[in-house]
Amino acid sequence: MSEKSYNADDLKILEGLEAVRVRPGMYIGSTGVKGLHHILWEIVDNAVDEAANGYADEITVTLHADGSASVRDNGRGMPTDVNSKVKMSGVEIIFTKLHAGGKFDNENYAFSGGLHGVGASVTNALSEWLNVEVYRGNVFKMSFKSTFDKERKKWLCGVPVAPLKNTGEKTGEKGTFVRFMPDKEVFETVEWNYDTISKRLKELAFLNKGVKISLFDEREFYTIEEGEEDENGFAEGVKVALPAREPVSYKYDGGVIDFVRYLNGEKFQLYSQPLYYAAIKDVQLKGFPVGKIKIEFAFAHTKDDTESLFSFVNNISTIEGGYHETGFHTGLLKVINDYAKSNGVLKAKDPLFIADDIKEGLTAVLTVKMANVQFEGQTKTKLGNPEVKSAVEQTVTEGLSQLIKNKQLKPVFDKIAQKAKFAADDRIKHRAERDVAKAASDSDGLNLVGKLAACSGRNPEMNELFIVEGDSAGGTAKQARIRQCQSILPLRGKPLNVQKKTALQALQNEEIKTLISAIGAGFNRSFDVEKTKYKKVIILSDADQDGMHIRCILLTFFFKYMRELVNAGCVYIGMPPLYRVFKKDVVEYAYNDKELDEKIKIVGKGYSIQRYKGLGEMSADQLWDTTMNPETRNLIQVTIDDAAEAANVIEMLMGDKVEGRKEFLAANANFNKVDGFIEKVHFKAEQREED
Ligand code: 0R9
Repeated sequence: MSEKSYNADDLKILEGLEAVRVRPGMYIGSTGVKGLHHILWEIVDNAVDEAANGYADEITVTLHADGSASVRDNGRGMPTDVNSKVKMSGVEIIFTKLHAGGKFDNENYAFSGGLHGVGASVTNALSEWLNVEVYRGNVFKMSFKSTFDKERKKWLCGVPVAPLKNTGEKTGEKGTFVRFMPDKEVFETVEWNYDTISKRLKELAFLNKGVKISLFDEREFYTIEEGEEDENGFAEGVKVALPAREPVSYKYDGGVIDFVRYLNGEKFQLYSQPLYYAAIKDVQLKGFPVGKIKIEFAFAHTKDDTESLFSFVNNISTIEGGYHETGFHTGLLKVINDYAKSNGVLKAKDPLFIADDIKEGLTAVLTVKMANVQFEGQTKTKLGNPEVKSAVEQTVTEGLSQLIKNKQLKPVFDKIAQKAKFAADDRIKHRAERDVAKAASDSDGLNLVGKLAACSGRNPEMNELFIVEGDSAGGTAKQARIRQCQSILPLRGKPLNVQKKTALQALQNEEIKTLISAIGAGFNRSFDVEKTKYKKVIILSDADQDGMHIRCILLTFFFKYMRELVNAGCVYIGMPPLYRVFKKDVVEYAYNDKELDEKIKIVGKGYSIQRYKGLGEMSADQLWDTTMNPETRNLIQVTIDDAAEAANVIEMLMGDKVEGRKEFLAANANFNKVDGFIEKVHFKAEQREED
C-alpha cells in the first residue's frame, strides 16, 4: 500500500452541521440507543482505518464518569495544517464539514471501514462538546461546542471554541485523542451500553489482526438497597457503590483464524488449525474505475450439521449475506468437488456435491474490504455489488488450491471431503423426510395439530403469532386476542432442545412440526423468510426458571433453523408483568422489583399487591392490557448483531458439555441475571416500546 501525503487541501467541503441536528435520523438511523452508539462508532472507525492501513496498532476507548466517551489511537495524528482555500486546519474541517475526509474520495486510505461513513462531524454536531488532541511532535488542541442561539432561535452545532492551537508542548507520542459528550437534547438515552461496546471492539480486534483495542469503563455504578421502613411501611433506598469494572483489552495476532476458533468455542473441530487465505484483487464495479478489493477468509469444520458463516464488508457484519458469500460457497464447492473426485471420495458414478453438502458443520469468517460498497436488504446488511462474487470465488479457488499442494494438509482436505460425502449420502437417504418437513410448512397449520388458534387475517405484516407457555395461559390468550391478527400456539411441556439433535430428529417432534407449520416458511435450508405468515413471532413464557428455559430453547430453535426470521427482526419476547398493584379502581403493573416501589407510591396507601407466579394467573383482560395489546405492551425485539457470541452461549447452555453450563448457571444463579444475560448476549436484544 503506498503512503499518500495528505493535507487539508485534500478535504472536500460540503454542507453545514445544522442539517444533522435537524434530522439526526437521516445520518445516524435513530436517536435511540443505536444512534447514540453510532456517533461513537464514527470516531472508532476513523481510528480503525488508521490502524487497518498500517499506521496505528493501539486504540483505547474510555467511557468517562461524566457520561462522555473518548477514543485514542497511536497513528499519525489528524492533519493539522491549514487549508489554503478555506483557511481552516484539517482538524477543524474534519469536525465541522459534513462528508469531509479522505475516505470519501478513497484516496487517502487504501481501505476504509465505517458504518455509514458520515464522518466525525456528525459526532460533533450531536455532541454538547467535543475535544480533540493531536500528537505530532507537538501537542495540538481544539474544542467544539453546541449552543442554542436565542436571538436567531436556532442551534449552532459543533462550533469551534477557538482555532486549532499548537500548545507548544513537545511530545514523543503519536496519534489522536477525541473526547465528546453526547447531547442529552438529541438522544433518548445517553447511557453507553458496555456489552454492546465491548462486543463490537472485540469483533473489530478479530477483524484487524495485531491491533490492541482496549476498553476502560470509568463510570460509577450504584445499586439501591432497601433501608429501614418508616411508619407507613415505605423504605428509603440506600445507595451502595458497586465495584468498578476491570479494563479489558483485545488483541488477536491470528485475526480471523482466532475468530473461527472463538466461534467454535467448545465444539469439536474436525481439524485443529483453521484453513486461511488472504489476497488483494482488482475489481471493476459498474460505473467506477478499477479498484482494489481485499479478501480474507478462515474456516474449520465441526461435527455440527448446520453452517455458521460470518461475513463482513469493511468491518460491518453482513448478516443478510450477498455476493461475497455466494462467491465463497461457489469457490469452496468447486475445490472440494475436484478434490473429492481426484482422491476417490467421490466415485465416477456419484453425483457431485451440492452447496448444502459442503456447508454442513462449516464455521467460517469471510471479510472483504473495498470502496463504493452497495448495501441492500431489509436491514442494509447484504452486499449488493455483483462483481464481488467472482473476485471472492477466484480467491477461494486460488487459495485452497495452493493449500491443497501442502502435503501436511492432506488429512484436513480428506476430512472435509468425507464430511461432505456423509452430508450428501444423508441428504439423498432422507430426502423423503425432508419432503415431510416441507409439506408441514406448506400446510395451513390447522390440519396437523388442532391446538393452534390461527388468526383469520392473511396479511403477514399485521399478523402476530404468540407462542405461549402452558395450556391454561394459552386458553386465556385465546380469549384475550384479536382474532383477525393474533394467533395463539400454546406449548404443553418444554419443547425439544434442538441444540442436541439433528435436523431430522427435530422434525420428528410434534411441537417443532407445529411451529414450522404455523410459521409456514419452511425449515433449515428450505426456510424462506419471505413466506412467513407472521412478521411478529412473540415468545410468551413465565418469568421463572422454567419460562427462561423455554425461552432459551425456542431462541435456540429460531437461531439454528430459522435464523433469517431473527435477522429480519421478526422474533420478539413478550414481557408479562411481575406484580399488579391496586386499590379500588386504580391499577398499576410492575415489571420488576424496582418498578414495584414506584408503582406502590403511585397507588398510595391502602394498596394491595398481587404477585403473578405465571401467565396462567392472569385474567384475559389483564393479559390483554399488559402483554398483548400493541398499544400498551412491552416487547423485546431479538436482534442478532452479535451472532458470534450468541452461537457460543447457546452451545454452552444447550449443548452436550454439562460442566460449562453448570459453571455458567452457578455464576448466574439469580434468574434476573441469567435472563438479562440471555437478552444481551445470546442475541443482542433491544427493548423497544411498540409505536
Ligand atoms: C481518535 C480517533 N481517531 C481519529 O479520528 C483519527 C483520524 C485520523 C486521520 C489520520 C490519522 N489518524 C487519525 N485518527 C490521517 C493522517 C494523515 C492522512 N490521513 C489520515 C496524514 O497525516 O497524512 N484522518 C485524517 C482524515 C481523516 N482521518 C478523516 F476524517 F478523513 F477520515
